[in-house]
Amino acid sequence: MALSEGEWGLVLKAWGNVESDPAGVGQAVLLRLFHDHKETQNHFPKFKNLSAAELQSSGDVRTHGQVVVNKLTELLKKKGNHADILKPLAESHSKKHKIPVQNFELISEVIVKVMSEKMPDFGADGQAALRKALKVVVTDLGNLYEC
Ligand code: HE5
Repeated sequence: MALSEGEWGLVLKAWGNVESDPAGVGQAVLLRLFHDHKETQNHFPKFKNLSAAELQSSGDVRTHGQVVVNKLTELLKKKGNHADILKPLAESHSKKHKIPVQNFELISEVIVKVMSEKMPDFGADGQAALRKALKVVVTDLGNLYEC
């Protein structure tokens, strides 16, 4: 389950592309999440009543996308030693935002999809390593979850 140093290297190399445009990638990820998994939109009081066109032009979607991506940047850089950051994230998402943990699996898949479309050198090995890294994050988050 744990990643090798080589796998973390692949993850952080690919993620470098995300870090150079966190708002753009974050926006693309949320828009794709709402498009592919419509029900996830209902978890966001600010977004649930927006049409597809309104979502696309919403500065709030872009800003929140950036917040999500920046948190993932912080988490991935911990290379698995992320308990300190993961605890408040699990707490807010389970108790305050009431997000089922499966939503994190959905957003993980969407992140890999969006990155493979945007980044020509994000090859099969990088994709597999990122999937594995996100799975570690989501599994550990699930273990901290209270529903
Ligand atoms: O929890 C916070 O800080 C610890 C508040 C800001 C925040 C939210 C809010 C952060 C840092 C994250 N999310 C990060 C994050 C990383 C993963 C991949 N999120 Zn988050 N979220 C917030 C995810 C995944 C994820 C999936 C889903 C369906 N998240 C959500 C939903 C969600 C909601 C509803 C909120 C509340 C903020 C808001 O309404 O924004 C407009």
